[in-house]
Amino acid sequence: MRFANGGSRAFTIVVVCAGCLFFGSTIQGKQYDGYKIVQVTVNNQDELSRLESIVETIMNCHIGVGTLEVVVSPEQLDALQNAGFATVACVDDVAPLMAKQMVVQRGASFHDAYHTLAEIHTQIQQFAIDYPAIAQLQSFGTSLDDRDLLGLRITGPGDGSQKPGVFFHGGQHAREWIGPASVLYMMDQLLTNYGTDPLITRLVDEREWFILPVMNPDGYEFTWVDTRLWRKNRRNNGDGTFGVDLNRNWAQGWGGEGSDSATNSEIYRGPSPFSEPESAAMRDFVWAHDNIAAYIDFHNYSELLLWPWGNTNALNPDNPEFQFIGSRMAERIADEHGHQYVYGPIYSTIYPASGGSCDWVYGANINDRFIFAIAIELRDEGQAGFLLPPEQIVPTGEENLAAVLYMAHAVSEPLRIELVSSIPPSLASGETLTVTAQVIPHLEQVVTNDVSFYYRDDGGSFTELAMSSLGANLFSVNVPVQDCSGTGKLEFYVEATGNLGGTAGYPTYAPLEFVAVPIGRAQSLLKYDMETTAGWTVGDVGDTASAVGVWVRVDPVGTLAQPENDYSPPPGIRCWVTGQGTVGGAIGASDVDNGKTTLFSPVFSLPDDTWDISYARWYSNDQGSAPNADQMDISISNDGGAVWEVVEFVAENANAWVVHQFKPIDVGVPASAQMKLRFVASDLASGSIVEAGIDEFVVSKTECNLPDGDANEDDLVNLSDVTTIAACMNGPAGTSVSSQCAYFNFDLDRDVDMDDYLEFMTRFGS
Ligand code: 0X9
Ligand code: ZN
Repeated sequence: MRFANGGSRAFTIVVVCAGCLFFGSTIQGKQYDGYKIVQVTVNNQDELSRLESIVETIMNCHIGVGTLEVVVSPEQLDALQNAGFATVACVDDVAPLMAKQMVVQRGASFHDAYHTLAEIHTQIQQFAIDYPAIAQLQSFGTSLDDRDLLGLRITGPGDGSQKPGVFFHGGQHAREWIGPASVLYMMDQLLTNYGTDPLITRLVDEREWFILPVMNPDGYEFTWVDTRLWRKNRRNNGDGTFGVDLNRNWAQGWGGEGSDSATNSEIYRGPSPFSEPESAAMRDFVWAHDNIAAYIDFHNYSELLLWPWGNTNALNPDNPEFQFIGSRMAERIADEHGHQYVYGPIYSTIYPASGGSCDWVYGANINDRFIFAIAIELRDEGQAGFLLPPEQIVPTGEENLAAVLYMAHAVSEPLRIELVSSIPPSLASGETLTVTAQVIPHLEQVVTNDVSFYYRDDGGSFTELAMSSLGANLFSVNVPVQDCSGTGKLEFYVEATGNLGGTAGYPTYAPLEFVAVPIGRAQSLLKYDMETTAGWTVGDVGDTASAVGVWVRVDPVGTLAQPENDYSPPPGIRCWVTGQGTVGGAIGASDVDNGKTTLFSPVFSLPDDTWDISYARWYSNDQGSAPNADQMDISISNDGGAVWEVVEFVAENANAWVVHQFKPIDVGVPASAQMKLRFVASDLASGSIVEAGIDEFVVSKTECNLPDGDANEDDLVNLSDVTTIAACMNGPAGTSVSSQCAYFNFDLDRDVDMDDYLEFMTRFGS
């Protein structure tokens, strides 16, 4: 279900090719009919020279000995093969992918197609007309060929220059069309959801946004009318070559590693820093707006989140702050459609690149301010590269909007709050929950008496409790867990005030969001710990995976990709895994290969739609030569296996057991007497290592259960419960009630005391 909106599953182009960025010479004004992308391995300098003499475009960032990806015409492919090079097909026909990008689907939604520069400008102007209260046209400057760098300024009421500024743009590189398309999508979302979506409303009101879809309009136009894969701007270098790489033309580290002084290079840095009107205009804009606190330069492709520096392997002095916000942005991205953007400094995460935009925006120390400046490489990971199908515009925009909103929030947080105590999956009425939070100074200092805990159990207004300081910025509170007959949930958030009066919350956007924990006692209907076969079966029509990788129920032998232990607590040792390795065996020796393998649960009966199904799953697909190209499909049926509905597509490489819990009705499957689950692990991408595991399958629910004195749950309140209540009364007064003692906390306060004892005796006496 997570990928229903055109995510990685909707995409079916062969995925044997690792992501890399197009470099090398561009094919001028060419038709690409019959062109293919193939992999070729060159073993030495001599073979490399021969390859270069045959093909015109090598796509890799760093051209050298090894496996390279090349764009070839049918004739060049013949020539390659005649010269003795072995080739592996990546993209069989480049032309339809390109053609698909050029189709403007009239009538469909605006964001389901790529658009020309003129169409983009018309849309921006329309936004300014439609949302005059919060949006105005903003010119960021003029290009070499006199085109407007046109975007919007967006903010709610009040003096925008007094609010933290957030500036992002796409289109610094001409052929990277998903940048402008996603930026336009995000612009649209900020405008259309203002006034209805509370987070967007708050961030539009409290930030001044500057959004520029196309930073290099001359180059962008050229990719539509002449050369689809043009990267640079359109500077006439005066020697027969055209174009400066704008992302090598900024002053910070200009001229260093990963840039070129040769005018025909794709990474030609220009004659001097800011020699180009497009980069110079951006410089002037940033200098003129001294409220700017955050900046993103959107590129593609590779799915990366990158921060300074690009010209040196040294970490920038603010690396911890980049790591803090960057890692959380990547989490927000993954939460949308499961795409895991890799993050880190430019130099070590992608490659050395000097004179790039975010290095300057961060490093020039403009107006003596810290600016959180990053580059994001959007989808995909190289399957279609620059020729990303237009169906991926909306999901790419969605996942990046989540990251942009988080960034806009995080750069000016006064404090940050994290929970250091773990929150149990459910609570019993009458127990006491202890919550400990750490308050981390950011723009303000922590004050020791200004952290509050807000909670409710009835969906009404929140009750405030002061949290007490434990020292070291730790704060704690004991919360009495009340009645489960209200919403059946304890809902809470934490709020802290800093030394300058700013506030911060947990969870991040509190009080717009809060934590919800079910109250009641877990009842379980069915449990398979996989210590026995118990009716589970392996094999389905069409299963083709080689025998060594087929589902098997064992005490697993760990590899880099497979668990060493099952999930169930001891004495459990067994679980289902895809192929059992041998101690010290190679990681790829018994993974899934050559197709799929299927595991079925037995048929079971579900009385109604209130029950939860949960299972522990293991999935690894980030090892091997084609990482992250496969997934595990988990489905459910309520007619014994005739019709299946997707529960989840698992692509997450947690390198750990992950428990997934869901209600069948939430994936569209009502309860029946014929429930069944199916787990399909497959290896469709050659070279990819796939290992999956399943353990601890449970059908359960949390039921409201008020304190009733029945500590041993034998449905009788009698002498056998008495010894427990005595122990429960020994704790310190007024602080905490354990889940075991919650059976006796009849008055739902923070203590099992004499009042509760008398109540117990009343019930016991009857
Ligand atoms: O090489 C680049 O400019 C970027 N990659 S791309 O394939 N889109 O061209 C990486 C840019 C990293 N950021 C900076 N150097 N600022
Ligand atoms: Zn780029």
